[in-house]
Amino acid sequence: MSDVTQSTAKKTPDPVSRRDHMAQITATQAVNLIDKQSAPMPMLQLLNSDGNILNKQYIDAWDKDTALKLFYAMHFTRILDERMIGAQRQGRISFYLACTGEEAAIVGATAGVEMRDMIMTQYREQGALAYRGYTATQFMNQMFSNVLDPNKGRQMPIHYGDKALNFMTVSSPLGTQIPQAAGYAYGQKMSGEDAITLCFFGEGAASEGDFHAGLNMAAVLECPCIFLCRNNGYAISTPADEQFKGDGIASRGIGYGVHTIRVDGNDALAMYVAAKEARAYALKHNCPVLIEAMTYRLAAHSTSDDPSGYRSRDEEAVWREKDPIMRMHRYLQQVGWLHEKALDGFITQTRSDLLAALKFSEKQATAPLSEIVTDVYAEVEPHLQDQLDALQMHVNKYPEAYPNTSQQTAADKQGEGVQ
Ligand SMILES: Cc1ncc(C[n+]2csc(CCOP(=O)(O)OP(=O)(O)O)c2C)c(N)n1
Ligand SMILES: [Mg+2]
Repeated sequence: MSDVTQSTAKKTPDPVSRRDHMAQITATQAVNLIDKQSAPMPMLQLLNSDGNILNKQYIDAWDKDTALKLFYAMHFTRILDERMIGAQRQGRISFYLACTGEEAAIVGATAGVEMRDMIMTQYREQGALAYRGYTATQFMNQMFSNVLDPNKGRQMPIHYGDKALNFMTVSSPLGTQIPQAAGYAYGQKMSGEDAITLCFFGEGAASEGDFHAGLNMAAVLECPCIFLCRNNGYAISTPADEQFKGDGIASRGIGYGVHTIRVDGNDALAMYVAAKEARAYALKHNCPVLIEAMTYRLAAHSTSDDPSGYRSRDEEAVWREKDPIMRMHRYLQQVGWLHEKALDGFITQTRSDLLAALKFSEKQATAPLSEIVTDVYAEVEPHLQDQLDALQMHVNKYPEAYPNTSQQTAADKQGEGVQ
């Protein structure tokens, strides 16, 4: 019997003590309606806007290499966003989702966990992959849905996944990854792995039933999992204050018996420290931790969205001043770790690498049509084979409508005047 099973067995409660928690509840004779003001949730902040450390205890929280790796991954992600929004506007890819403004929340937390930890994401967390070493070409192959894309082009752009980097493939339906993360972390515990699951989602996704099921399951089954909510203020055009009335998402963790911390999501150091400590706690105590990262989606929701219809430029300007990359930049200057020339070189090199990767990936052929029905069942089911045969006949009849590369598709669209 493994240690884990033993500890689970030991904990089987005596039926008489099942309601022991009742002893903790005090009786009152006053009608007291408790609201969110009774237990305000503070926010961990370790860097001020000038990049100064606010708590000297954390001066040595990370070393220079980690801080610079994190900073460069934030820059890589920002440049990737700019490049891909441009590519979508040029008709080269169909869709993109930027994480601009949320780099510290995503990359900071990723740096705070270990490579052996599983990461499950929503769709805006390309910074986690960038930190783990996903290359420009890997990003492009996924977004151009070509034969080199591990998804074989069967997903929309931004549905990344990479087994070698312990990064679970993105699912389109909101909240999918939350109960999956609880289950994955349960498996990690049962097999005695020294690893946790880090699960990202947005504050809008926290309105899905899967959020509640996932947190409750993880709490009850004692799963070593970090649930990381990026509270970026919006779910497409719905502002957070029209999404819920409670004190953000953090207050819900406590309701499920999950240790919870709210963090300034634009502060990379605070995110790093919170994730690192949450990881240690989750592993030591076999339990989930909820982190609510308070941040702002500076970008449009996606390339299909125009935020000018639902928020003001003034509001955006306030948050642009709180840019997490700027704050980290100032911190690195303060501690003397930043070499501006090296940074300029990195930015130039990244732009050129991304452009070269884009030009390479858009010329690659699409995956063979026959593979559209493989990889799900051991053998292709007859109804799927019938559908594939019909599709193949259709494509054979109208080959000009089905070019073999993304580049050709984009060129055809431009020829038709469709952007
Ligand atoms: C089950 C489900 N319902 C609706 C959608 C459409 N949808 C895609 S993203 C999104 C908003 C999500 O907002 P949030 O979770 O805050 O994440 P953010 O985009 O802000 O990062 C919605 C409603 C979906 N993908 N899945
Ligand atoms: Mg959101």
